[in-house]
Amino acid sequence: MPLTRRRFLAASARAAAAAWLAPSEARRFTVPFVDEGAFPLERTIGEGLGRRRALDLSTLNGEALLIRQERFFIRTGCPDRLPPVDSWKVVLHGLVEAPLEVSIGWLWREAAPMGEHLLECAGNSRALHFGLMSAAAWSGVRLERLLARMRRRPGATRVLVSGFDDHTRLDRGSLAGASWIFGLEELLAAGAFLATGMNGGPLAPDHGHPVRLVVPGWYACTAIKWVNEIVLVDDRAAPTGHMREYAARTHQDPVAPALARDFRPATIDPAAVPVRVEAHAGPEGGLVYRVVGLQWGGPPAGEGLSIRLNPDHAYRPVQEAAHAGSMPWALWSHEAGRLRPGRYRIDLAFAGRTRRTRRLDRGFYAREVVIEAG
Ligand SMILES: Nc1nc2c(c(=O)[nH]1)N[C@H]1C(S)=C(S)[C@@H](COP(=O)(O)O)O[C@H]1N2
Ligand SMILES: [Mo]
Repeated sequence: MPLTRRRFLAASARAAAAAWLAPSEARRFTVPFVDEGAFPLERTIGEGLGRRRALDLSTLNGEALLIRQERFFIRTGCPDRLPPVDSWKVVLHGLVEAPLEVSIGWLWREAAPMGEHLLECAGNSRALHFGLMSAAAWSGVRLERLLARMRRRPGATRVLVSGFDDHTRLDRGSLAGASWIFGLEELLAAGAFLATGMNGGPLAPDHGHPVRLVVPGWYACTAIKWVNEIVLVDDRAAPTGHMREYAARTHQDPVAPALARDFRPATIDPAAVPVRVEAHAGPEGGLVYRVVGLQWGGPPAGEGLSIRLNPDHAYRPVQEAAHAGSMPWALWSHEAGRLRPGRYRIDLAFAGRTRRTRRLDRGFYAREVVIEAG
């Protein structure tokens, strides 16, 4: 392809993306999703284990897909009994020749940019408007570097990562104590790191200050906050209470595996959700509708995302953001044109179906709107 044509195509793709990603002057109104309950968005509620904050996904636009810490979703607030962070240390022990203590000072000195990654709570749901999900640019130290500082004993196949979780106030819906046992190879292959910073600043208390785990591509129940202990264990280790709490939500089969090694990696399959339905003035009067949404969970490359408005309609490809492949999540849009009054259920699917999409397959991220006459 001649360079000029390629440049032209790139420029027009960018212009097209910019046109629908920018908050449009012509937008008349946003059609609300129905039957999702009244969970508050963009507001921090509750204390300690019960603290929650959900992001309003409908506000996402253009390039601004990294979420400031003040807006980043929260599941569990900073424990009120957290020890002083300046003397924080992470203790590594278990099946190793000698235990090791890593000071927070060392982690702060060694911290480097770790890239942009998304966290999604495995308990994200329609009742939370799918707002337990956010992306940020992280900094920290790869776990590989800590593990390389220790001589492992034979049989050390798994890694237990635990965080501080001593709260005065308990929560009916959550167990205290967050820890996850990973296969050593899986953890290293995922590029797991101990994060000390987010979006250029230190972690906020509610996001794990002074140090948390991030396992790119895995559900955030594995992203242990206030990490204080890393233990090398063997294949006989039983799953932790936190793993059992999250077994169903991380698609374990059977739902209660007897051993940690029987847990599947808690990875996020490719997924997509509509975030707003915009009504615009149509060219011949009346209203035309545009659906804007997100896609995330693994590289979308080569597998077009398709949308369907109601089960009796055919799937049609969406218009994707040009740079989707390099981002932890990306916006897409779909021009739905004129719509008859009525109720619409919006479903998404990846056309090629070459990859596992467990949640999309069961309609987990479907949302509904009611289009009124006019
Ligand atoms: N110590 C500790 N770490 C934890 C949890 C917890 O309750 N305690 N919750 C986990 C869950 S279920 C999620 S979804 C993420 C949420 O991270 P965030 O609040 O920074 O968004 O933290 C994880 N790490
Ligand atoms: Mo979670």
